[in-house]
Amino acid sequence: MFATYKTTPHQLLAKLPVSQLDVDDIQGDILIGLQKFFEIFVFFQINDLASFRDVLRNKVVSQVTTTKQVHARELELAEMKKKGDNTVKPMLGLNIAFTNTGLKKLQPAVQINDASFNAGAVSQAPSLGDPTSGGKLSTWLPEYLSGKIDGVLLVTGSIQADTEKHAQEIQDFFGASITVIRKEEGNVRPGSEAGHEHFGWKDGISQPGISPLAALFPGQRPIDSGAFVFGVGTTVIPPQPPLAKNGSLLVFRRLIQKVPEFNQFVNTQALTLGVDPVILGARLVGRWKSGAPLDLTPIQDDLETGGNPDENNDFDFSTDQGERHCPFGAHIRKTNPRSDFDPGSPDLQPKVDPRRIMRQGIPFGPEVTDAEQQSNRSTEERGLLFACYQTQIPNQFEFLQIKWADNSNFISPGAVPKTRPFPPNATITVGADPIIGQPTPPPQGTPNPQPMEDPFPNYPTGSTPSQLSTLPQFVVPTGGAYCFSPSITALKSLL
Ligand code: N7H
Repeated sequence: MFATYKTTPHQLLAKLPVSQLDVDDIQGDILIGLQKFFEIFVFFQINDLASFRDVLRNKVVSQVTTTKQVHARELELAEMKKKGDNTVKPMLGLNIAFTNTGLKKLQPAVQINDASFNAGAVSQAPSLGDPTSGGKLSTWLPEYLSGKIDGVLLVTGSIQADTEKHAQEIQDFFGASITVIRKEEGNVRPGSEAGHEHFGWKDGISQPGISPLAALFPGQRPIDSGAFVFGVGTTVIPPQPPLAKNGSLLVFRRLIQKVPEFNQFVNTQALTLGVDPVILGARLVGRWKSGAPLDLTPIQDDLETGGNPDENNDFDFSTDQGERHCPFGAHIRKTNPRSDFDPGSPDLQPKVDPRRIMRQGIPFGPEVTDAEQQSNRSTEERGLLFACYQTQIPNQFEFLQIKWADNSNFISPGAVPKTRPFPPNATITVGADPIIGQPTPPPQGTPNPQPMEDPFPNYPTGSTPSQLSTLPQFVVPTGGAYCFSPSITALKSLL
């Protein structure tokens, strides 16, 4: 049980823009996010199509949580917060999504126009850099490789027992019409770590501004809702079948985080570089653990800035083209380079904005034990149940992972090469994203050509070029699924 609710990183408008977005029809996790302290992902196979349809129609569709409902709950929580009311309400939520194989069972004639969704997560994973051996994904769990996943139920809530009961109820409704292939249970971390992922950083800060559902926090760029929901807004995407309208594509990735190993790496590398491990950690992520961005506060953490949504996203790297504040390779600069493509230009429309994703993940697994911390070795599995929504997987999630995170020649082929002021005009090879990058390993016996640049801060006028030449992977993908999250109308017509 937790004392306070995690709030959405959106400044929601009280009045819903019903003329522009059919908030009754769009599932609630896509734009705003289901309220969640606990989240159970139930991956299932459809065994008996007729009874599956029957249950969906008669018992489940009416329970699917819509954008309108999560919006109302957010307003209610904001009101409670204002009054200092910490009552924990169950806030049960349910969303449902289908893989391409599931969709084909339900509607053989319908094809979503997205090559990656159609190929499926297993086929796409090697191109993301997921480790393989003998042509097979070597770190994925067998259930995710089984080819049996037709869909997923996302069940959320504030109280663990209620959330588990709700998931079981829905599962019982379906009975023998489905087989559960795999269940994942995520939870917000306890106590003061609530809202922080397992390496310790505050998460859920920077989301695209959802025009027209929310007002913008300073620094938040408005992104057309058509980047996340089919058939709305102005985003130009490949033509989709009518059934896709008000739906979205969900990328799910089960990512293990090797926390004690990461901490040990940061400590030993900091010693070698002669820098405080806290600063080195911040340089890898681009934010301090509090959430304060290095671009605004490059030499020390600032808890006030980190916790204040009016301040913690109000930057664009435009005054930091020599990466003195924040390395180009830092996780948040890799995955949202803001003005790095066009320094000084307010119009990032063609280069960065269309790549944005709506992240709705949750941590999983226990806290690090003393024994694990002392031995610098993980013996339990923990990490992030990463989930994000978009309307074009190849141009959004996969682009971020492959073209930016994995690519040490970031920023991207054809972009203006970045230079450091020391030695004068030195070209920067940025390196892979130290958190999620999966660069192609160098041929055996050759030095790693993809070091991370400037983990050592040179603020404000230092001139110590530095590199992290070995960068083991502390985030390991162990499964995933690409799913279509249909509208309520489509859910009814899929029947
Ligand atoms: Fe990342 N981390 O703890 O280091 N991420 N992420 N991420 N991430 C962000 O701004 C983390 C992953 C993005 O707009 C923060 O909300 C970890 C994947 C994007 O400034 C932190 C894992 C992908 C942003 C982390 C992980 C992304 C972002 C800062 C895996 C997509 C927004 C908090 C275990 C391919 C960037 C915040 C912006 C922020 C971490 C995964 C993308 C702390 C540990 C797979 C777009």
